[in-house]
Amino acid sequence: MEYSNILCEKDGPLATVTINRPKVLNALNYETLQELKHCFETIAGDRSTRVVILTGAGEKSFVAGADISFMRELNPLEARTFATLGQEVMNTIEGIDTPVIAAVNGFALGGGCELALACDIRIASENARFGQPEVNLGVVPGFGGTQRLPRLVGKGHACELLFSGDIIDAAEAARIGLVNRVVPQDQLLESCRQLAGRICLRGPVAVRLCKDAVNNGLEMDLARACRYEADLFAMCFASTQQQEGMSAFLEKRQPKFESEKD
Ligand code: DAK
Repeated sequence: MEYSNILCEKDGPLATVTINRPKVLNALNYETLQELKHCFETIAGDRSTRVVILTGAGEKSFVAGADISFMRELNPLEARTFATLGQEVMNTIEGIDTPVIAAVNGFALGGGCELALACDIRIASENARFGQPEVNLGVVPGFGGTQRLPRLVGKGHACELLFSGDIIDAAEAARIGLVNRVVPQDQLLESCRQLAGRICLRGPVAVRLCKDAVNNGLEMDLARACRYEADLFAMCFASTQQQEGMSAFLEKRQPKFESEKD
């Protein structure tokens, strides 16, 4: 598939996906969502990609939400199709076993905030702004925001953002746990790359299973989730990487993980 609204660049084990509609602050229309879905499904089938960074083009915006000019004309059935596609994108990003880091470089509003919420880790630049302003437009969030936001920041902070439509700055987002940390804008991508680089040094199977354990375990009660973790722990012993990791420790050397064979 040829992409007109996103860029997907590969640099060794790191893929960088950039939403590339800066004139409309990277708003998500139907085509952009289709391209994102295709791109992340392709990454899911590519074991050589070990980490993904998702960001927005330009210095002003990550994603300023779903494309309002596109949405205004939708009938109820089209709105449902649009919301379903958006949710599929979020579920794909959350569901692929490759870690995804959101590099939030400006506005992350509405569907843009929801896109960041679907990622595993969020790093924000100092100029980033977050909010779910859908109530200003007379709609509820449609890409999972009412569900992922309270799971991440707790019900109280989520309800305040959802009911008020308030926009918060990066420092407040960090305070309530919406982002992992805030860095100067000119260091955002480099910070994300450094984190990605550290993840790439770890056992790839173990990293993938950690994402699986966190995301699936959160949907279970603690006892079941811990049993699930034990099953995933056992699965690591089917990989040569467990032997390599433990041998390297005992031999006082750095491990060399080969991803291709697992
Ligand atoms: N959609 C389309 N165009 C947008 C946009 C958006 N979300 N955000 C900005 N733009 C466009 C502006 O129209 C403007 O275009 P031109 O006028 O130059 O042609 C250009 O980007 C630059 O924006 P501004 O001139 O407004 O820039 P400012 O710096 O003055 O303001 C802003 C930046 C981010 C504060 C402002 O643009 C803004 O408030 N944008 C809208 C933010 C917003 O409300 N986002 C949430 C969108 S609602 C559902 C499915 C999905 C959803 C809900 C339900 N179902 C089907 C149930 C999701 C909803 C949303 O995400």
